[in-house]
Amino acid sequence: MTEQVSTLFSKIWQQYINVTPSAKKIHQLLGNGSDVINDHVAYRTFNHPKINLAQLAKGLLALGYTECGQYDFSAKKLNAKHFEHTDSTMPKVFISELRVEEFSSEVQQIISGLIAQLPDDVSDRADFLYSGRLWDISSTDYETLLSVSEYAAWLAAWGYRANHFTVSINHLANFDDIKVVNAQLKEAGYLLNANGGEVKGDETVKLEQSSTLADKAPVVFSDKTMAIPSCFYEFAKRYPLANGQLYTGFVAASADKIFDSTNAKS
Ligand code: OOG
Ligand code: NI
Repeated sequence: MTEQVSTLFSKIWQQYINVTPSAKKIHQLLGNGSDVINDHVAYRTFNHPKINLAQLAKGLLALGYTECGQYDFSAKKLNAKHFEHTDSTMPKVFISELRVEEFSSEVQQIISGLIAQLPDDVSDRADFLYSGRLWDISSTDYETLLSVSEYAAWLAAWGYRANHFTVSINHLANFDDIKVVNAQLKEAGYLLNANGGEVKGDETVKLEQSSTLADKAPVVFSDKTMAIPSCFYEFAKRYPLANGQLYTGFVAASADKIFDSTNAKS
């Protein structure tokens, strides 16, 4: 089963680096030739029954993942859960879904129009987690979504793909301190998400995180092609609990700021 999981993540990685060339370079920079352990990836979706969080999760459950934590982001109107594999060397997966009913009827109509383009059994596709955007959307609808939700706009433009991979600092041979990682990245010319501070969280919440600002890549809208933020790379350092095991959860206050790594508006 872990071989299937590894194959799945290598496909997800290929799709991700196609629009996130900085991640491939940073992977080399931090790994310095040796392996980089991926702490987690994250997915975004709408809460419609055809493609909601549970539909994204079902393929993972079949591969040995279990649900391990729940999170609520009221300002961003999101529910989220995280999943862990029985083999703890496999990446964790963070999945969120937008509570579409909390938006205006105009916004709900745009989103229903996207979902209506999908077959009912779309979530049964073997490649669902790396299928990309499965609907057409105009740049004007993208802009309307962007004016109310960065999350909705990003998802409408990019669809089903990991929005980030995450370097496990705990497993790097050459780095241990997240501040040193950040300094190295900035020296190499990468831009970090400084929203809420470059380092989110601390030892007391058992998780420190930082991330790049998403690369930009061209998106083909029905009326024109436009370069918009694609995906980003995250860096995470986990601290041990009283039992000596590393904390495996997420921290909602930090996650709230990590989402902003794909913002198109400053
Ligand atoms: C997920 C943000 C949350 C984390 O590590 O806290 C997250 C997203 O941007 O979709 O991945
Ligand atoms: Ni993350």
